[in-house]
Amino acid sequence: SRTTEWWRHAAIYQLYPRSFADGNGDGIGDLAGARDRLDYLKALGVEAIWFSPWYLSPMADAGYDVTDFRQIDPRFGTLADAENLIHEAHERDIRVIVDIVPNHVSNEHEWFLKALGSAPGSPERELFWFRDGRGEDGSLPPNAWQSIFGGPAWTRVPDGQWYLHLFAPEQPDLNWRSPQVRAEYEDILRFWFDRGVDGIRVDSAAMCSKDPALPDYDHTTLPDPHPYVDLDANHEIYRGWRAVADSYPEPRALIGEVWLADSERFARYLRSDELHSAFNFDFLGCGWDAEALRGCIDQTLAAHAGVGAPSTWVLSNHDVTRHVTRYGRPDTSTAAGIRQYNPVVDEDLGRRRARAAALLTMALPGAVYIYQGEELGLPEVEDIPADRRDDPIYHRTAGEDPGRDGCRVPLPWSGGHEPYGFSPDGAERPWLPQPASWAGLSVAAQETDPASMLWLYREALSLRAGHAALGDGPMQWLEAPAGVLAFARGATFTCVLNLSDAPVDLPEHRSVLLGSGPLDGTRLPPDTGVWLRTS
Ligand code: TEU
Ligand code: CA
Repeated sequence: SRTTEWWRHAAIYQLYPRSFADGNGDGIGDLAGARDRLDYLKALGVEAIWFSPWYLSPMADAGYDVTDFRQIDPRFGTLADAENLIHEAHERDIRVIVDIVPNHVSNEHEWFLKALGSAPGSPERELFWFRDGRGEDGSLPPNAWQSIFGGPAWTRVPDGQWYLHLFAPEQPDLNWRSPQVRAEYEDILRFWFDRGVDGIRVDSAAMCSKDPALPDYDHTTLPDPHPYVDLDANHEIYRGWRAVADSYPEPRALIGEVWLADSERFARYLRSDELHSAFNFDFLGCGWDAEALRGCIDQTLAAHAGVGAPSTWVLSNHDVTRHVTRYGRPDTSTAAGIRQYNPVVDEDLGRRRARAAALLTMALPGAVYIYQGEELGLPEVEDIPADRRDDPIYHRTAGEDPGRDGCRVPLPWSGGHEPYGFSPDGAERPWLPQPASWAGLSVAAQETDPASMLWLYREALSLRAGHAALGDGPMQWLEAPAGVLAFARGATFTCVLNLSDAPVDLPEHRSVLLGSGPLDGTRLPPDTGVWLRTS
């Protein structure tokens, strides 16, 4: 059912500005390119757009290293461009979410430059985590914490102190015990809410607070409490942010990127005075397994019901292997690792499953996230040459981890070769290379093909928006054979997904609303999903 609390049901499109569309021909996506494609997003059925960071940044981590949250990076455009884009999205009844990164800033942020130029123990350094090193001459890092991107989580500065960075060295962690940090971020929120932004995506939301003793811990187990994951102090931050959001007459949503395995701990971020919603990444770890998916769904729904928050469903994002590729791997490996090299990919199988999975996520209760290119069925690009790779994860692990470039390749819009309409004619080459095989996956190619992924997404989102029982609300599991998921939404809508390797009989129905692939008479083939109108 549709309410003004749009985050409870919306189809939310993740727009990664760098790779969406290039308006000025420098090979990098930008706001002008995004603006030109708003009608495409409207026709797709998108109800909200989440823009990955568009702020001033040296791009050490693709914009998640922010120099100034109140400026747009010149590669992307200007603040006026952003304001226009927000306005034009609203004219189409599309909400806008911006990405806020509270755990760290860029090492070029004014605060960090000032801290570097100030003495150990100065108030400027108190905004970050500066510490003396260990060992006689302080040449060992203050503790053994490792960066999520590889290597130690500490970097030494010329006067001998070290600073903490859970991600790249270019992303110094902020000290959220500082009132100045808190006040600044609440002000940044107001800055964007005042410009009409409808929601905030909170990056690495569970990691902001640190145990000030910065204790070492055993990396092989998950210590409880952990020195920087899911500290109670985080909740105070989001209570403050919620008060800011609630001070606006129109609803503004706070949406957390909360990576926590424990669904009860996760749900604590969704209490009524904290975040409105958070990404649910559980499907990334389920593989193509009916039991595992059903377990995830039940656990997710129970945890969210406990706090009265809407659930969300995520198949892909800019940090993980695209799900066409994940689902195309041999079954033994689908449940493992979100990112890995795997030459054995059956892309047709992956795409069939991705089609079925799309119908599943769009039929489940709550909001659904669509990462750009998902609607085109783009696969992960696994053969990017080393000298074209950009992700710090690739470089910091010396290629041991392929990193995230493969899911960030610029979108193919039209044409038979690079840049596939991503940039205007005569432009610089795209910032990441596009595969020679992408001609058939372009928007233009799919627009004329009713069997395409794009048509499936358009039809599904249109049906979803028009059906009162979809989006937020209850669901009921229906009896089904092993390997099959079947559930009802309301009195007349049923979704069935066949994850087994044999066709199954469909339940009695009046009509097929939408299938992810062809049916076999009244039977549902393997790797296929269907929406039915029942009695
Ligand atoms: O990601 C947070 C995070 O911990 C992971 O998604 C991580 O980037 C990845 O899985 C490495 O294993 C957020 C952003 O989504 C990501 O793009 C940024 O790089 C990261 O924060 C730092 O800002
Ligand atoms: Ca550009």
